[in-house]
Amino acid sequence: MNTLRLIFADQLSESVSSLEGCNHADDIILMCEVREEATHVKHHQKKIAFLFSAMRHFAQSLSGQGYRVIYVRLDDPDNTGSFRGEVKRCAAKYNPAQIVLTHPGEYRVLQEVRTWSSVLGIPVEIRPDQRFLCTPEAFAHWAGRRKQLRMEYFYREMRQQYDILMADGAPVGGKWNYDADNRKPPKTGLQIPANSTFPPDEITTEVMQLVSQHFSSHFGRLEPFCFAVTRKQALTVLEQFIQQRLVCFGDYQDAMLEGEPWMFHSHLSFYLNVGLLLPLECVKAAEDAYTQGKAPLNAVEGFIRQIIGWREYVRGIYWLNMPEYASLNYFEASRDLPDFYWHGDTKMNCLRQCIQETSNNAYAHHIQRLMVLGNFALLTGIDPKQVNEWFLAVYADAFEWVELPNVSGMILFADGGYLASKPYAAGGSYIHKMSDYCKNCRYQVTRKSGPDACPFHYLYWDFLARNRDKLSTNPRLGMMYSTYHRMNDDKKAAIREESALFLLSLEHHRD
Ligand code: FAD
Ligand code: DLZ
Ligand code: SF4
Repeated sequence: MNTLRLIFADQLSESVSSLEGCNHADDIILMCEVREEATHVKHHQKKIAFLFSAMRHFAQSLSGQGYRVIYVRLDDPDNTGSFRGEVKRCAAKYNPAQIVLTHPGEYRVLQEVRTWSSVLGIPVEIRPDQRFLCTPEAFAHWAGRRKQLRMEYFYREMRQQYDILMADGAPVGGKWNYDADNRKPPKTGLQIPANSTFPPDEITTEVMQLVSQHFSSHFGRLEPFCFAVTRKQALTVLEQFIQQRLVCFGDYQDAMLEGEPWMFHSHLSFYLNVGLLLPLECVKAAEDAYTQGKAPLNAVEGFIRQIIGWREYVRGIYWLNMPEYASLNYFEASRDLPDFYWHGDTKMNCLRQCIQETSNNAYAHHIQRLMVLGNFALLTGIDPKQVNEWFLAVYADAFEWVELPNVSGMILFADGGYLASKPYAAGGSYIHKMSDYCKNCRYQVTRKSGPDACPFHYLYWDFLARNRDKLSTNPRLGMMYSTYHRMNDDKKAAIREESALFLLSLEHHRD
């Protein structure tokens, strides 16, 4: 009895559950590059090249180990362009008794897969994705009937469950969270290590040609391409992060500098999300660095919290709340995404820098996504669907399970506070404190009103004023509302008028 085993682009781990019990002689492993996946949102060119190259390298490695791999290239003349078409074609040729796959990372794909047993008349087994540390069922149990969830409590349970940074049942160092020691502004003369780069090999070069032939109208620069595309290379990125960047990861986690897209971040999300790295091995490597005295606790705890905390937490929220989560819109935001998100041509230097870096690298670090690109979308009331589409398309680490909760929950507060206790809204002073963007901006961050005033300033207050019915009872915003209420009427009117003018200029593409 032979089995057709399907592996998606984000399942490139030899330990993936769909390979368990594979009979090398009879079973067929199917991997396919399909147009529908590259275009349902127009993914960044570099992202498509990364995924196709990593898929081809993974397929080659499986073949080398004796697996029977059917790899369908995008330009195969018989390629039907969709998962369903390719599974159907393969099933017709090899007549499998069953289809086995690991739970997909996107609800949309899961819904599609669920139709296959009836459409194809072949049993389909969907196995759990064991590469995550918290199953959707365990998360649902933890979440219970709570109306609001808090990552911090979830994270503490994960630390205990996996015995990470624990000593005699208590958190190492006496505290669960060392964020108070993090978030330093960038200082001048900061020595940032070069990021790990891997020149394209033959496979990647071929894929890049394919991408430029088929997807040149998509957002972003294809070259230079320097991502890791094999597990061995991804392990090198991990090792170099642990040796060179982890030590400053905590201190400068929130810092942004012009011309420094990579800072002290790990750049591991690409590899974690496609399965070239596994979360626990990254966490253990960081914990070992702490035990050996190579990195401080604030850095190590901060990094570990992102992986066993935030990463697992957002995934839990996604699977617990789909498909409803995708259409939440607490503030009823409806403004169109400004065009400059696609070309970076705006006078606001912070946005320009973050968009250009996103275009160059298919990467921006967390604070750029949250406090610049996301903050602007929140303050100006952009339609969550359009914001989600942008974030899903432009980042090489973006898959819906992780992108959607970060965008709708974390930045847009579209779930009304289910994921986060307050919106991450901020004015220009925050960006000024944490970056050097303001010095090269046409606007002046210290100006609060007038044509040179930083738009983030009045947009912030206008956002609070517009949404006071929904936010003013939030205890974490009490101080800001008190400040707003103390403003005199002229000041409030000026904020309202300048914001209205700015928002109008967005519609007319004159930001
Ligand atoms: P580091 O700063 O080095 O962090 C280490 C690891 O922690 C990351 O590799 C990642 O796996 C994990 N992590 C950190 N923060 C988060 C988080 N909030 N949610 C989930 N995992 C986290 N991350 C994605 O992987 N894919 C996305 O599509 C994505 N979209 C985002 C959209 C917005 C609006 C925001 C605010 C955040 C988003 N994130 C996303 C989370 C985070 O920004 C990225 O994981 C991080 O920037 C990746 O870079 P890094 O590997 O250098 O991360
Ligand atoms: C994002 C993406 C792209 C661009 N292309 C493919 C592809 O050709 N083949 C594939 O298996 N997966 C691709 N993906 C990822 C899917 O869109 C989707 O995110 C995953 O299958 C998770 O459900
Ligand atoms: Fe951004 Fe305002 Fe600073 Fe300009 S002045 S870079 S718009 S925060």
